[in-house]
Amino acid sequence: MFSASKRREEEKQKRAEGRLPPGQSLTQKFPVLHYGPVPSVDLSTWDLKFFGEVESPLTLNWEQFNQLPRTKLNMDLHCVTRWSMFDSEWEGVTLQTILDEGLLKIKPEAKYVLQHAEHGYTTNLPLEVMLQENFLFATHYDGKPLTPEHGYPLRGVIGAIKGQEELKTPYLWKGAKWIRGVEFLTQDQEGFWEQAGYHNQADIWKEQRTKSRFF
Ligand SMILES: Nc1nc2c(c(=O)[nH]1)N[C@H]1C(S)=C(S)[C@@H](COP(=O)(O)O)O[C@H]1N2
Ligand SMILES: [Mo]
Repeated sequence: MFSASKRREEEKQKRAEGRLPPGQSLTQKFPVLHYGPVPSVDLSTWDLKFFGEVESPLTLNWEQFNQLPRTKLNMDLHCVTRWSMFDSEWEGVTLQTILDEGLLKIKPEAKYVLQHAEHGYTTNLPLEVMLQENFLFATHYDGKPLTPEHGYPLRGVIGAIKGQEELKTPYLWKGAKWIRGVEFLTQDQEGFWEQAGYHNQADIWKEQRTKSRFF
């Protein structure tokens, strides 16, 4: 079969399974999408900082991060630019694991989280969404370490898990590639694309792409 008709066939199948959100189309590739340059990262100086509304700030270096218990996830990713990638395999650490390990205590008044990446990219999510099992601090995609353009060495990633429709699922920009900081907040603070007019909740099923339908 020609690959174009194979793509349409797979797309039809995902739609029939109820896994294709409105306005999306299936991609067989893993597109690269970001604003600005790909940072080059030195693992010997890399760290990940948890700060803001926490009992005490936490800094993990690369070695410490890699000693945390790991989680593997199969997710469907949905980009606001309308591509959807199905059944992608991710591996990393959940925020819940970091809490369960007793490394971090979030203050009860913290309700929102801002992810900070290299070169100033930010994106925000409610804390309850960050604690869902479909948000991962990911080191691996498809069994291999992330490539530089997909977020090496660590990125936030959030997508849909088949059969777990109760999980809130936003578009993929809500996961920061090259993540370096996780800030806990009492008040919501919009990130890079949210300030540029993209929708704050960004629910893929409600097609919340932008704040204004004229955008
Ligand atoms: N640091 C950073 N993370 C980012 C972005 C960015 O511009 N900078 N773009 C977001 C957007 S819009 C998408 S769709 C995904 C794309 O991830 P990918 O390039 O691995 O497909 O990264 C998200 N994370
Ligand atoms: Mo995106």
